[in-house]
Amino acid sequence: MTTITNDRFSKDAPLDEITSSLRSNGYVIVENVLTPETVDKLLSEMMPYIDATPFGPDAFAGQTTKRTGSGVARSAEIRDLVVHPLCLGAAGELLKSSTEFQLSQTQLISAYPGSVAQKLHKDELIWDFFPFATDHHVMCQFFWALTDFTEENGGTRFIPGSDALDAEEASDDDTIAIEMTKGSVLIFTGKVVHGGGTNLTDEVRRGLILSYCAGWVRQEENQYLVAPPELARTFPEDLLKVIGYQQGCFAMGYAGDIEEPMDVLFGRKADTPIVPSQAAGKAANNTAQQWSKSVASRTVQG
Ligand SMILES: O=C(O)CCC(=O)C(=O)O
Ligand SMILES: [Fe+2]
Repeated sequence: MTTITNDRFSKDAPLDEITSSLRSNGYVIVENVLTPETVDKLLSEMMPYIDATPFGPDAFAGQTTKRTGSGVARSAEIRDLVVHPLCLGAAGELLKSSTEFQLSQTQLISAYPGSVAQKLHKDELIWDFFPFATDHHVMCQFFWALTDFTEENGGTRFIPGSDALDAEEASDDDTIAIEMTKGSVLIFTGKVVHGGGTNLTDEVRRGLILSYCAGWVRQEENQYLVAPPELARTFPEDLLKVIGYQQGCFAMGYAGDIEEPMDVLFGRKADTPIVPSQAAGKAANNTAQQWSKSVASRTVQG
């Protein structure tokens, strides 16, 4: 029998309580973060693209489920959500063993009536099934409810606290369905066993996944094609940094002659020195200091 620590919070709850529940259960729900009007605006921006999206090609993607992407290019509401303080705060905490994190994916999931339950899985598998250390999170996801989520309409099913469980051994009997109101958000890790449920109703269940990953792994959705330079130049710098127009984790993602991507994007001075992020720069300095100390002590002894 699984023990679930409190998994439901109001939007005013302290961030450390939310992230502590996220770490222990593998998921957490924050209720009524967005107003219904904001959700409706987001949906109206995305609806032409949802209409044009084909159903999924296989059982995992869902043959009566649509997955609509390119959210950063297509919706001002999604751009605002990408830099929402709850996303940046919770992802920043969960992914803190890396010096930076970035947006990995925006995917608006529309599960139509008859969508069948997904195979239980861990989302971290996208990185070629690499076995990341159990205490090293590389992924943090935010599933924004754009309609109510109920057990009947296929609310995502989770096995609480299942980080150590092999997804291949997981049983549907151990899952619980997440229920939440439109405007709430389900935050979950890349290590928790879960899967979309079966939609037994005659309504479409819609949710927007915003996924963040460590700065040193590849983004699931190609954000440079979603927002190529001509479009990216119209975005504010805080958004650009999160979508990947910055060096991430020390040397990753530099541009030009080892320059900051943002400087290259805006054609700023060509002689910009290398400026690793403060956090990555500090980590590198610490490593360098330890290394020189160990060399010095070896020299003294030897
Ligand atoms: O649709 C859902 O409820 C979950 C989807 C999911 O887990 C996935 O596509 O990886
Ligand atoms: Fe998943």
